[in-house]
Amino acid sequence: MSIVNKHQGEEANLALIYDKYKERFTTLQKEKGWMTEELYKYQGFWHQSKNVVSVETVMATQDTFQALPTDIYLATLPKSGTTWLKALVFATVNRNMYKNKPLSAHPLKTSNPHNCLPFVECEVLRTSPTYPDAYSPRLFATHMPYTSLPQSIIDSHCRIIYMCRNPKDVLVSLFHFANKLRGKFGDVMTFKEAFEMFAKGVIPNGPYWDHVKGYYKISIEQPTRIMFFTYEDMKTDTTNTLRCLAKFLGYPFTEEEEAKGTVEEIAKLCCFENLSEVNKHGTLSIGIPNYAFFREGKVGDWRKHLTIEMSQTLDQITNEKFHGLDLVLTD
Ligand code: PAP
Repeated sequence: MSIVNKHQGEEANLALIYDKYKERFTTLQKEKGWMTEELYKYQGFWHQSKNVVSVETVMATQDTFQALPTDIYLATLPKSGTTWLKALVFATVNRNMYKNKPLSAHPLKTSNPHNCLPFVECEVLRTSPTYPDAYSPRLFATHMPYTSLPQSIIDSHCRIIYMCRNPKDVLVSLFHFANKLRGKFGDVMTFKEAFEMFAKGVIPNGPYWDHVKGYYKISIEQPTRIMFFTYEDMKTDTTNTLRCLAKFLGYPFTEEEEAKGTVEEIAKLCCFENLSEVNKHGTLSIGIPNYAFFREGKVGDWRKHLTIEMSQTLDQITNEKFHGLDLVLTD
């Protein structure tokens, strides 16, 4: 069965959900947004509105979503490598489904990873759920902070993997992404403006540091339930990081697969060059062009954007916020 879905009617359902929840969030503290007009502070974190991943879809998800113990969740802050992680996990967990087919038949050769593995926040917009009954494991991504996850995800003890990226590259990536999508409600942002908002913690699903810290702490307390790793780990050693990830998720690579080079094949299928080539054209159902999710795909691109002072300011905030944690982010 193909789990690569196209969903109809999302926009109409989003309008209904907005109407249902607007009284709860329009009175919350708000700030100017990056890709949407406004950001609202809900449960200590900034959320977009009128978007598929938004304060209203988070509220609706908290109210209605039912997790299963076999579910797998990929948690990230926007621009931390979500699209790449979706591709890697989709290809790893479903590898037997496609192993006897030509590579050209693999969904990642024709579809954006966002169409292969949905955000859990979007389930409330579906007229029918992404996964049929008894489908297992259901793979979902989320940008929600740990403390805002629906209680059923916490109670189900399902596995969660968290990919973190160094804050400076997240800032640069978000800056470029936002400017590609702005236009409807504002002029392009200057990098100085973006830096100031980021440093204040005002980014979608941020503050950056609180989001990272929330998942990191739980991964230390409950290492069999939450695996924490970085974009930089994945970039430096994709195959070994993928091996650890597959093992954690309960899909370890067998000796036969190792001998056949399956790990390397998946890493190659999901590498920046391949995914960006497949996603040169077309748009997601929500209208974002596929190419917008692929820019440089590098570690340390921030060096071309941040002044020494900006870099020092972010280092200082990171040191303060992560004080006492054994968490060192390479940049
Ligand atoms: P999202 O949260 O909106 O889905 P996300 O996928 O997390 O975005 O972030 C996009 C970043 O991941 C881009 O980084 P950049 O702006 O610094 O270049 C994008 O290039 C990078 N990216 C996407 N696919 C890959 C990949 N296969 N390998 C490495 N980096 C990737």
